[in-house]
Amino acid sequence: MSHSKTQKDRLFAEQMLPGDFAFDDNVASVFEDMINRSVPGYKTILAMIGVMAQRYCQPGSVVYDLGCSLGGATFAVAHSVEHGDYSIQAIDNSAAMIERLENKLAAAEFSPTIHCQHADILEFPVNNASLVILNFTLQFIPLTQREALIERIYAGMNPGGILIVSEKILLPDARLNELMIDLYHGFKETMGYSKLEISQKRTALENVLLPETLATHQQRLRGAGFDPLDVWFQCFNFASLVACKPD
Ligand code: GEK
Repeated sequence: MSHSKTQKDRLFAEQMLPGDFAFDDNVASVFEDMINRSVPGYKTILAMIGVMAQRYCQPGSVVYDLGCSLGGATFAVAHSVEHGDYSIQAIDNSAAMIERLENKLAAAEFSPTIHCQHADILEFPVNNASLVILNFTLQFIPLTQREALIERIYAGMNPGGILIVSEKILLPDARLNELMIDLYHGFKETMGYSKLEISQKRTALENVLLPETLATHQQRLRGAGFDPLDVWFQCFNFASLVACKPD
């Protein structure tokens, strides 16, 4: 099977027994199509990560793309930052994702050195970071381990650096939360997913993707020392925050 061709995501198109979602070879092979049709604003978020990288990627520093999948954010940074004096650590604990990303990197030439690592971000050291990206990754980390991860990232960042955290979120008002989920499903239908695909994917993600409110994210980031911080993007129940480590 070719690794370079983008395949259409039909993983939840057939009636199937419920099972938890996993970042296995089946998911990796359709991931680009899946994330583009499943995350409202995904392309915009990547483009804006590139814009933020231009401003915040310090010479001599390291950019961390934690839970990089096929390197969407890594490529956005590599295409945007003009000075070549930095490196990128692209880390994912899915072997299928990392294998595909390695193939993509082998086919491209970049000025920053991109280190592609098959590793758990809960154990991976962060040092000399000017930009850390958690683009839809924190939501898959067990709730009890999120605080320690954010604190460790903060400790490994340079003053003046930023952390970008994009997440599916919960809204505090139950009715508004239901409305946003409903609108989000409307978005998925416009992207070509059937009602069966939408409901089966929702069930598969239930125990795996654990969303929190923006207030919870903000409190945790503030508690770790980030200041200032705020939401820079939101569409329905998807949002992205930028958190600054003070100079
Ligand atoms: C993008 N950021 O395209 N350690 C390493 N990786 C992990 C861990 C962990 N503990 N837990 C989950 N992952 C990407 C999209 S996808 C988002 C990120 C989504 C990885 C997991 O293997 C998967 O590749 C990624 O986090 C989440 O900008 O599919 O909604």
